[in-house]
Amino acid sequence: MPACITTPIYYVNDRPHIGHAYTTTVCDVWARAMRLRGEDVFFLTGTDEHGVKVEKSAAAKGVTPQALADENAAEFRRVLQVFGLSNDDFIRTTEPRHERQVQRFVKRLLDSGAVYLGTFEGWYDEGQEEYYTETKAKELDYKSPISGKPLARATEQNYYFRLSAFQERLERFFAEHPGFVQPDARRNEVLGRLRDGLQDVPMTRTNFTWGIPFPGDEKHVIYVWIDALFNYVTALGMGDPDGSIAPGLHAQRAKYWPAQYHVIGKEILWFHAVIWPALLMALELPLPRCIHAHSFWIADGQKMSKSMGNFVDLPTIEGYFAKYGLDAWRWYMATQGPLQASDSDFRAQHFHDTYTSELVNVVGNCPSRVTAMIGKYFDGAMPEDAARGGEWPARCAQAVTAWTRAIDELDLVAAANAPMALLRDVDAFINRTEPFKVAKDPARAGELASILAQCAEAVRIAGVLLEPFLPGKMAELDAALGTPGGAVRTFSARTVWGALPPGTRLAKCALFPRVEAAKA
Ligand code: ME8
Repeated sequence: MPACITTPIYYVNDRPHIGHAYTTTVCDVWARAMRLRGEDVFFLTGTDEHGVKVEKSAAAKGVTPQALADENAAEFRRVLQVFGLSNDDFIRTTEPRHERQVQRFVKRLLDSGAVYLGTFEGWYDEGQEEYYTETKAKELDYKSPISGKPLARATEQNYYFRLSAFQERLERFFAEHPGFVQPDARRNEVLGRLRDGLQDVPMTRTNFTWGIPFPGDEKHVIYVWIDALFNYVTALGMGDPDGSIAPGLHAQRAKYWPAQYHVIGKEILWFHAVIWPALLMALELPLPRCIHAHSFWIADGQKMSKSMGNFVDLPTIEGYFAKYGLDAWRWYMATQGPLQASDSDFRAQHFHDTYTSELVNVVGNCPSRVTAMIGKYFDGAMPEDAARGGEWPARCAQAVTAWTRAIDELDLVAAANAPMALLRDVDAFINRTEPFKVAKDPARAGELASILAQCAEAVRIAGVLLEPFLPGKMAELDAALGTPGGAVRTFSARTVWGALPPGTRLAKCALFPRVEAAKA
């Protein structure tokens, strides 16, 4: 079945940093894992380019908002390339294909009665461009939960989305789809806030102009959040079934909707878990299957901020690439990151220790031991295993099943652990069977062949499962294990026991060099 995964679209008034790199890497690992399984995946990311924040940043720099957007969108694109991320499209909200579809969607909402012109008064968080109810504002002590700045009392005549009309349908939807918001802690927050009751939300602005004009009343621009949420469907041509805006888009991509995962940070959950589903309900479009709201990277125990100088920005990340390699960075993001309900602390020492204990000592060392012994005792040729794998075929099948289930649930830690545990078992098997001692007794040559063939085969299968995390290094391992290149290799063919024929030439491999300890 076709599957789609999305990142948030990132604001162009900021430079790319660890947060953006993180969410995009999580999606990339999932997309690669699904493609490895032979699934048809669409991986979407992009930039959010309208709104007062971009307008103000541009004014402060003395450039037009479009010029600022062009410059920073190009930077986000460049970063995707540097990181080797495998997105299928990069959508920008200033592109005509997006703007025109958004106008169509909004017109449909207006025609259906889900949107009306009204006057609104509320507490406004300028940084977040979000309104709060009196109850919520009071709870927040009338301060922005993000920036800490005071909320402003604001009145506006605007077009409103009748969110309140969707209260019951949303409650029913949540009850019927317990996995819709992940992790559970986040789902509970949404349910709690939903119980407070929904209010209609303004969906236009008149106090600035950098946005998509509201169809039929152009002194209003469409609120940046409404504009932005629609990226998930405009990229797939869902607002353009006849292909008159972007020929071919809908025909090729409509099959990817609804998205399997919208992966986001927890600060933007309300928009994704409540407003977005209500908009889709109003448009009679299917709802995404899961909103996964991860937590935050913090640094050295504190919230990252530019003013405190602990922000893990792009130059810092590139420093890690230079020292440890790109795959090591991906590994740390995917296995130590805040995918679940708690924040993750980014520490140079922890990065280093994870690299050494997992990548050097296990993922690097285990294949290196196995290929070195096959080099030494069998002249680099895959030995013949008369015992046909012994316990190993079942052990490997179990790892493949655990990995597959974990990928289905976007549980990257469990997915990484399945092949890691396999490699650790191979190490333990080597320590127990002591092939280096067996090798000294010519009468035990058959036993030696079985041990090493079994190790090589298990290492190969673990390598396949590690590929989405460590694509560069696992391609090296694949090559070292002499796996036939060029052939069409399905996931089941690659993970089945015995795919490495006896006699295959295996090369020694050193995947992760030891690196000097990080400086404090
Ligand atoms: O909110 N740790 O864009 P944005 C982990 N344009 N992830 C982090 C992070 C951190 N410390 N900081 C940021 C927007 N992120 C809107 C989204 S979607 C229709 C519109 C990640 O540039 C995380 O995914 O502020 C978060 O949700 C996103 O960056 C916010 O990016």
